[in-house]
Amino acid sequence: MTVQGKGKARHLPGSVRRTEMLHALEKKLLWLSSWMIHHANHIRPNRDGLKVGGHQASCASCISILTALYFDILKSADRVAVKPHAGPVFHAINYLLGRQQREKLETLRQFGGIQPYPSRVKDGSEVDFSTGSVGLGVALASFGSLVQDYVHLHRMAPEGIPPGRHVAVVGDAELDEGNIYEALLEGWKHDIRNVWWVVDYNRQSLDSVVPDRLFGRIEGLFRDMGWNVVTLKYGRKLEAAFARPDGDQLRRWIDDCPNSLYAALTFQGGAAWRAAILADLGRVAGIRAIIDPLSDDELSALMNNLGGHDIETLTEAFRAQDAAGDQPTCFIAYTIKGMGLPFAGHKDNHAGLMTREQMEGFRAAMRIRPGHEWDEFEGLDVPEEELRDFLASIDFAKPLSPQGRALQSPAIHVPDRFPTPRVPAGRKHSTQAAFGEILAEIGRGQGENAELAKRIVTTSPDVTVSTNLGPWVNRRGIFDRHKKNDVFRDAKLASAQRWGMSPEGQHVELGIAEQNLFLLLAGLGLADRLYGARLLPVGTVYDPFVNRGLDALIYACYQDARFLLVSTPSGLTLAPEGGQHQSVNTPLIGMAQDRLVAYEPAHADELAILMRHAFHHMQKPDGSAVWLRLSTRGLEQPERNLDPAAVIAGAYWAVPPAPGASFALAYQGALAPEALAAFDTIREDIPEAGLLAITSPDKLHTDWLAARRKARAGFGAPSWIETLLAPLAPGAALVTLLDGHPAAHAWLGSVRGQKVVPLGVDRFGQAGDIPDLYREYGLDEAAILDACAQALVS
Ligand SMILES: Cc1ncc(C[n+]2csc(CCOP(=O)(O)OP(=O)(O)O)c2C)c(N)n1
Ligand SMILES: [Mg+2]
Repeated sequence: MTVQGKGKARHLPGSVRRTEMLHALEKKLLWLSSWMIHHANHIRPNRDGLKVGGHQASCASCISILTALYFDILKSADRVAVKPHAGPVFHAINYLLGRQQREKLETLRQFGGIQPYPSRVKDGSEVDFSTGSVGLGVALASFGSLVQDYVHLHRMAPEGIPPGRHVAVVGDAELDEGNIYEALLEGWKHDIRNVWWVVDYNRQSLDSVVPDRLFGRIEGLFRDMGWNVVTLKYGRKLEAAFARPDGDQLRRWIDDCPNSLYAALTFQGGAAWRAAILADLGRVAGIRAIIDPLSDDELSALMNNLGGHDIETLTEAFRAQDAAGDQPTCFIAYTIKGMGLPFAGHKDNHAGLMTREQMEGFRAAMRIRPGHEWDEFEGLDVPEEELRDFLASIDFAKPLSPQGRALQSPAIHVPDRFPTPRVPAGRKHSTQAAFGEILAEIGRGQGENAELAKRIVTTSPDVTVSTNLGPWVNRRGIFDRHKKNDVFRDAKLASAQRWGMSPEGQHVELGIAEQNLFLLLAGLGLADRLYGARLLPVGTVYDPFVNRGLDALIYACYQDARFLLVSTPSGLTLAPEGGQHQSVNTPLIGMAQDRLVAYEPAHADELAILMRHAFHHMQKPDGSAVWLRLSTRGLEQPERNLDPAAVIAGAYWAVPPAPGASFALAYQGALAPEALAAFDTIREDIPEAGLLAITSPDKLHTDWLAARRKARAGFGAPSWIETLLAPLAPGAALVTLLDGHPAAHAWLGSVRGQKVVPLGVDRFGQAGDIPDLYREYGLDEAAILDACAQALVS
């Protein structure tokens, strides 16, 4: 190939020239990411005096890894989780690929601008997986591959979208997060394929240098989980030095060098390296022959030539693994935090920023003229034209679909009504049992439910049977990449569960790790946008253990994943299970969590309405995930015709108050019988009283806040709760009931200035039966009547 370099025609083999271009791109990414952060901190006006921040050292650490991946290895169907603090590098890559605007680069960390950490929702669809809370993006890359397998094995993938590899670029400190190991174990169980985790092994976290012996352990863990481990410790220059006479002693010296000393010497530079090496190996002739001819800068460059900074070492290793098959692989790429920047290796560099002076020195070294800081090809040795052609030719530059990386999948038809399970007169029924029955009925896949049934995927962390998913699973089977028979069934041993597994199955069984549940729901709930196949995920978990996976739940919502979460049983209705199983705070989480609408029905007819709504709402562009908090407490089921809109809006009058009524009782969920009993007594004294059934304090509160905001802007209608409470007298009293924290209802008094006595649970629960616990926590009929008296008198 003939190319123009520095004005001279040069003849180079294609691979060498390719490497030169990758080097040029590395340089550009290092400059752009550093400048983007510098610009945000030092160039853009600062109005509040707060440090803007950014992570120049974290970016520098993984420049070569990201260059090798994006510009040489990745294909457009691959999906990537980039470590959070390398966000600016990621945006610089997209800028060079013409997928990010130049003006946007100036908005890092600004309102409406580029987010500090890649965000699907806020930065756009070039981001495959949001990252930020360390460890979660890494694990989601694995669960994403499982979801992609699911989509392809169910033949739901759109034509022309091949399966891709899932790649996570991982900060080494992310491997301290426990959820990583939960995900590894679960991934092993599901035999995940085609996943790479590339660890940016700079041996530094936020506070410090990580212990030396750690990685030996971690490597072993990966291998135990069926992963291949490829360690990229040294680059080519160092390998060449090791190959020289006595070079093995240099290798041993570096291998034995503690992480913190290595980091300190890196920061100090060539003279310090020389002194340290000569102190130990100064009498070894071969070592002198290697280092004596080198200048300090050259020696520093040699000692910094780690595998994770050597583009050829990286691309070679990635290619070899690509050719080797689909075994999950962890690359441990040795790097230096801040490589190429003045604070390289310094243990305090995590949030370090180059000073203006340092930036000027860096600018000179990068040959960037003032006013040309954002130019794509400024200061590079490779001619612009050639780099442009190269960028246009790489695999990753090919559009994944005409719409780009965000795929689409049409909405699935949801029948207008889900049937309410029939309960013989005099029998009681719980919302949890009804949930199982409704889902099992859909699972028959008949008539209007045919397509809906195909798209539902259920999952549960070892509580499938105890959350009543069993009948659905019996109908639809368990998903596994490999067919596995149900041994009990084959042996004709009686069991209510049929646990045969196959690629056609529609339930993904997880071990007890709630973070994994929410990460899988995140992956399933993004399947329409990531894999072009709309799935309708349903995850079940015991309500108290939502807390156990909460960060992953928030993470799923942050990415706008769409799913139905069913948490059951909940609250004191887990009476015999004791305090750790009796959830208290979950209604408040439901209220506070964005992009998740939380409901708690009391009766099966409400549940049928809400399940139907959930499948519809999770598919709407402006919809969200949905959460149903259910119970195993059997209640008598009223014969009635409910208004679905009111149930969905969050509340309805079970007994409407007379206009001007001075009192109303409100209840939520399984406390309905206590509310009804107390209400009958109250009506003897206050016949005009009303009984309010609350299905969602979250929905009521959200709509009320929105209406208040609109009212301030001078327009808008009253919210649903304002409308509902309007018939009551202005000073009316309201007693509210909930098997959860009473703050979920306490705000109702602010809606129209009425008095509220909120009843609920604000202490740890304990073992007991329902009568004892309701008495202890002030939720039985007597306590309700006391509260009513207080509300009316005070
Ligand atoms: C769950 C969570 N805890 C704490 C933080 C704050 N934090 C941000 S980065 C970081 C250390 C990252 O170190 P590493 O993963 O090694 O990244 P790198 O060295 O490449 O910057 C910490 C503790 C976070 N983002 N998420
Ligand atoms: Mg690190």
